Amino acid sequence: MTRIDLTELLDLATDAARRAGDLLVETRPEEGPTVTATKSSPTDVVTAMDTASERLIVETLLGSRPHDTILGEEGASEAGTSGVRWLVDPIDGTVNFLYGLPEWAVSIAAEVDGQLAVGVVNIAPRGEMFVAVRDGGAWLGEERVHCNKDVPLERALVATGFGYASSRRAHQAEVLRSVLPRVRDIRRGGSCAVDLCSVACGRADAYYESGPQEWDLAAGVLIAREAGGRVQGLRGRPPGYELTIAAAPELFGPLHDLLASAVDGAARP
Ligand code: LIP
Repeated sequence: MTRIDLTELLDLATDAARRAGDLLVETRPEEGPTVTATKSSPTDVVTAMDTASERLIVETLLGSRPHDTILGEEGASEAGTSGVRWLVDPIDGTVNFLYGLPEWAVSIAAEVDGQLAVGVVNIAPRGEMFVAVRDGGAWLGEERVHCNKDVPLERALVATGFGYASSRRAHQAEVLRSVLPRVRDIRRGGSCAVDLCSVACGRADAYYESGPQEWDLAAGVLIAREAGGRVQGLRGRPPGYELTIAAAPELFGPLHDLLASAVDGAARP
């Protein structure tokens, strides 16, 4: 077991997320950022600022901890030896960032020996910094946050998201057809990191989505868990690409079962 000071990791992640958020807010061109590449589909874009943000985060992390491992959405890949692995999304909600919508965040998580230990989500356009340390609770600034409790499925406000590939969207639309009549309403904000923080602080009762990668999810998963949420995939599997569900424990079960039967009944993506 690697001995690591989690407060040191949290401070470093917070510093890196703050610097990246400041860079993005202060230097986003008024006419919109330049799209430099596309990934899984023509609408899955990378802007020059995703790359600049990731570079700044990696420099900040490795400047203090040169022997750590880093995996970043825009290609950062450093193999370290310290037992600490960073998962970096330099802009989660890139399409919102492109359009000037204030629903995007810088997301940084650290795993120690494969276990999530620290998560930071800086929703820079709103000036909100969510943080969590394993077993230390979830926080929005100085305020401890908690998931909403005792919300029945039919009164749950449920956040979700859609992927970039057309086949995945068709599958997600079929699943949504089963979910929508059974809940209070659906929200599609455009950033899973922000959605998971919304569950953590009670702005949404639950979140589910298939498709996001570990750099999108890691920090928000820890924040939602530390706020009292249960965050898992289907049938006890870990949260991830197949499906992530987050909700207070008493809501998780009914939502999970609804999603499991909806996913089974829908055409494969
Ligand atoms: C986004 C996710 C969001 C999902 C989007 C996209 P990106 O990540 O956070 O939940 O619905 O399609 O994957 O691409 O902005 O980092």
